[in-house]
Amino acid sequence: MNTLLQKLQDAQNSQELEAFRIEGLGKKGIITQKFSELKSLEGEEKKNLAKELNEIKQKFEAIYWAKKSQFQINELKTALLEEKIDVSLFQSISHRSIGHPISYTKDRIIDYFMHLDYELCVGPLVEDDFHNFSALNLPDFHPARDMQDTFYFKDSMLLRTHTSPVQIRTMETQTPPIKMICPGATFRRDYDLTHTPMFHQVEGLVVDKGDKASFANLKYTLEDFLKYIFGNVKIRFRSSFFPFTEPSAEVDISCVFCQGNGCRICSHTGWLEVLGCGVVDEYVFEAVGYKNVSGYAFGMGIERLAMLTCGVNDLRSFFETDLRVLEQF
Ligand code: 2NM
Repeated sequence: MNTLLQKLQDAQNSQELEAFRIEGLGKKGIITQKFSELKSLEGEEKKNLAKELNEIKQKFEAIYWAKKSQFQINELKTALLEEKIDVSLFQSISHRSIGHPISYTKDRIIDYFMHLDYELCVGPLVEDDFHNFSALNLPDFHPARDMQDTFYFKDSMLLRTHTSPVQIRTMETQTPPIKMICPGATFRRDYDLTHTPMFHQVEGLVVDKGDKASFANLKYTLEDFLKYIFGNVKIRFRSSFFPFTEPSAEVDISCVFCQGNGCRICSHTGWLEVLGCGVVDEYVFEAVGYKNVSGYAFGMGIERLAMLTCGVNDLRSFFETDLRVLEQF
């Protein structure tokens, strides 16, 4: 018993403690064996030995559990120290990436327009009906307002479906000349291979007094911008329609995957749509109380640009928060 007690007291770690447990308290252990000797005894003798054994057992168990919990705490501490990640540690170049393709693309877009002295503006994600729809010439009956397309809260509040309300708010609080861009998250009730309920846009707006801001200015700016983002691509403006601009255009670049020869990604047209734009409709200026001004605006989806520039073919990989995805860029 004394050597067993010594062993228990000497145990320095979980393994030595476990060795003691098996030798002393296990099924075939010394203490268990002593208990079985009780069978052959009777009367006072049996009673005394049983009492003695129980006391020994209790004493051993008390020391055993005290040591066991102490070892467990120490081992956890050691494991935590050994396995900790130092996030400030220098990473070798091969493991660094451009970051998330969405933020990377957004930052490149911002860079371009900041160099042209555009102001960077942000606004609320939860918007009211006026700033998201009415002021943009989207009247009550317009299909874009449908419950199917828009996330509504009570009292006609909603998650903004585009970043245009930021431009309405900017016009309400500033006077021309204005040059601004507004990057940010936008929301629509859509979820399939090419749509996620949350996505990102950058929109831009230029307003000047009189008729100084022209479609020609818009066209030059966007052509230069697209060359900055995509390099040497062909660019075409296609006549289109938006409720808040007139005239309106959609802008295509020659397909970056097949150089305009036609492939699956450009649906064999040789062209990829990347932007919408136009001359701001007089109705919008009326809604914000502007008179005798001219302006142009444009908008783009960041996910789409990121897919084209970073070679991502599945939209969902942007939102899966998988480090292995980010490491590829
Ligand atoms: C687009 C395309 C064309 C646009 C217009 C305005 C505003 F507020 F000035 F009227 N904001 N954004 C606009 C115009 C957005 O995105 C495809």
